[in-house]
Amino acid sequence: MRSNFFISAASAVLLLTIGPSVHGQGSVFFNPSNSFVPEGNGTNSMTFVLTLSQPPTNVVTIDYQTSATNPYDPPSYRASALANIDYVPTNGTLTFPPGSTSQTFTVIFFGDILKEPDKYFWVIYGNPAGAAFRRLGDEIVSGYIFDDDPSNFLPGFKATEIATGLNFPTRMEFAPDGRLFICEQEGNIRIVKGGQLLQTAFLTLNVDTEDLAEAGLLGLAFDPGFVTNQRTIGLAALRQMEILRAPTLR
Ligand SMILES: [Ca+2]
Repeated sequence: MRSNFFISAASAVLLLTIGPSVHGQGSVFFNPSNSFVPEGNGTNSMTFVLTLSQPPTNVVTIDYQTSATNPYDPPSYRASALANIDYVPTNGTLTFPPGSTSQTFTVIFFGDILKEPDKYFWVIYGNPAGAAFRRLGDEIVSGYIFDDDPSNFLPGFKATEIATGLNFPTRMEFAPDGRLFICEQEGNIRIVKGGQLLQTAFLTLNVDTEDLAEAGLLGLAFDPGFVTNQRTIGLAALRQMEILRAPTLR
């Protein structure tokens, strides 16, 4: 905070300049909280709380938005909760009147009855205005949706892990020769052969995965003559729901 004095014959006026301090060390920091909720069933909402370290003397505003990516991680590292499938993408501005240190907003999310891994997405805060903020690098929090469904295997069935390290697998198909072909949403077709996930992708398609909702590599099919010609066809949906037919693969 810096101040300027203007002195005239009639009066003395103190002007407080609101904004980054001279030394880049503001006096206010904001403390966002993660949100943890059980998944439940149907449509639910989760609340995020943002707290200021001290009551502001002016109106303070801070923007927020949900995000599938985290600016501190590579773009390929995506949140496991999917926008518009697991939660409703949300953004807005929190307004703190003078004296207010806490504001909230909610995000709608969707539960189901399937046994599945827990999911999360990020919330990014930015553009703080109205006070001299001290940035501590804690502008990002997570919304955790904990699966609360019991195992729903039919009698006689059990779960067995066959591969790890896959990046957003979307579809898997057994080839007639016994190999398991797995689609990764960002365009890789991976193969499990002899119980082992081959490290090199069978093929990488250049697909549009900007929002990863209903985009990317979503399926594959084998040529009816696969046993003799080994041809495989990969299918990917683009954001505009166009269908990309990949070149004939071997
Ligand atoms: Ca579930």
